[in-house]
Amino acid sequence: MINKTYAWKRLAAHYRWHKKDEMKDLFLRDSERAQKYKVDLGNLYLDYSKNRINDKTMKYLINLTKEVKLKEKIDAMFSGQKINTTENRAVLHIALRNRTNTPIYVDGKDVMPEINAVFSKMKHFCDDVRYGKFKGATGKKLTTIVNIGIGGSDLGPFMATTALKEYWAKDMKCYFISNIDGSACEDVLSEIDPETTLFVIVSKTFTTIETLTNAGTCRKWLVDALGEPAVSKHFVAVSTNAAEVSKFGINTDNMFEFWNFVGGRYSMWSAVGLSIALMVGMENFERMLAGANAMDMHFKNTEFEYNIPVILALLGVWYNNFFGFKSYGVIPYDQDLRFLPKYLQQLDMESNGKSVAVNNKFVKYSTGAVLFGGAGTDVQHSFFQLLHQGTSIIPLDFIIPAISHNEIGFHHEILVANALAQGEALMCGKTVHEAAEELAKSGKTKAEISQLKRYKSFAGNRPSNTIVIKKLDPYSLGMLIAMYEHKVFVQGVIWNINSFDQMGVELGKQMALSILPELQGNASGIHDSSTASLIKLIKKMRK
Ligand code: G6Q
Repeated sequence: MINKTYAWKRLAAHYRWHKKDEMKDLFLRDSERAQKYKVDLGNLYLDYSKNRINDKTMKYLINLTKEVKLKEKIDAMFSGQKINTTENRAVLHIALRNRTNTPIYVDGKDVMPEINAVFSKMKHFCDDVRYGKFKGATGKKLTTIVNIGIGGSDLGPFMATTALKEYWAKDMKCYFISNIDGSACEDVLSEIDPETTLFVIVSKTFTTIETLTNAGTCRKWLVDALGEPAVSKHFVAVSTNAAEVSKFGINTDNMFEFWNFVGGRYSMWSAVGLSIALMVGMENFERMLAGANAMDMHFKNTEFEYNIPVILALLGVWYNNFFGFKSYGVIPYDQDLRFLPKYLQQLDMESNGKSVAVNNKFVKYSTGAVLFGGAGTDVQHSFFQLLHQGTSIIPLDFIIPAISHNEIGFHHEILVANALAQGEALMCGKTVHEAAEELAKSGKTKAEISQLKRYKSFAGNRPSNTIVIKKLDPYSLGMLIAMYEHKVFVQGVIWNINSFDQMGVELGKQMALSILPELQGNASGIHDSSTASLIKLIKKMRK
């Protein structure tokens, strides 16, 4: 277990010595600090100097990577070894962005030719829809894309299409239906025209209850409007299950395949990203793949000391396992990245929210942290109060594009000023004495100062990373997402857990299946008394 290693114990001792070090003092003592703790990849820049670290911290954290053989584990992932041990699968989202086509073998077979074949099929299809060659049943151009999927088959395409809104074809719009709540279907169907709508059903298994129920409702809506033969002109599928796809009435020529070596939450780079490609064009989709590939190469080939995903992962471990900070926030200062935290919640929490190690033993240290966030400056007016003055310390990632797609007046300068100010304020804080001085300058009486000075003080010493991208374009989006994927991977390696399964989502699904017939009819099941009386109450209310 990692917590028994020398590197871990060294870190624990180091933590005891340095836990009270003030970052603002560290800056005063070292004028080079900002230059020392940064990595510049041109399109993406990481400043990690506002963290509670010194040179030794980084050295000891890097020692941890040797202890867990991180280099070998990275090579194992990139070479197609079956590192998803509980499902006996390779983990090859990196193959989807392997722009040099170097062969990658799974069970002795190079996976690149099939990947390229699907991309080429996607390209033709996207061009045909975008240029009006693939038309709807009544001969109209398809200009509305509705993505039906959930979890990994929704969050990536949803986040990325929103992030790349500036690259959408001008005559097209898109919607996403994921939740089983009928309102999710209704909200979309009430706004769209069947004659110009293309439904993209995304489901690896094509058995997911939410997706299949939503797809069935949309299918009925379309058939009611345009008749049964219209289905093949208005529905396409992304799946691994050809039999179920064709049962649904979708021509398997219009099915886009992906593979078991691509996990759901790592799948937006595959045909699961079809809605992204339809909206922004395959060229832009490929630019996104190229950005991710640039991050893959950086991750695979760079010394850990200068390796962005590794540094971010180690800082996360430092806070989670030594300081005991059990959550972290991601705050993009970009309106179009507002769904990034939602996407990252699945990526991080479904990957690393585990308690059993790869050696089949329960872990004795904490693993995945709670991730939350939202777009700045909006969230400054909601949860930032707690970040500044609450009793929990929550490390943050600020994400800032230097250039906006909408440079209107001073909007962007104000936005960026706020992002930078938050990082500085969280770190520097304001002592009670400083608060008192400020109150005195503003003309408050002695009594007022003594009454207010503590409320107006800020503890400070609260850490953050700042990630600057030049502009939110497909390439930098690809880099950013791949950066977080690899960060999550590194933490999984350190915690010795399998980041690529998600067995924790199963129990609730199983129980829902047994409660469903009880809600629908007279079936009765065995439950705790709370659940039993809630079933009874809701049935009564629905009568
Ligand atoms: C992600 C998970 C999960 C999955 C959904 C949808 O890693 O595997 O979120 O993507 O449960 O599954 P289907 O694509 O099979 O419908």
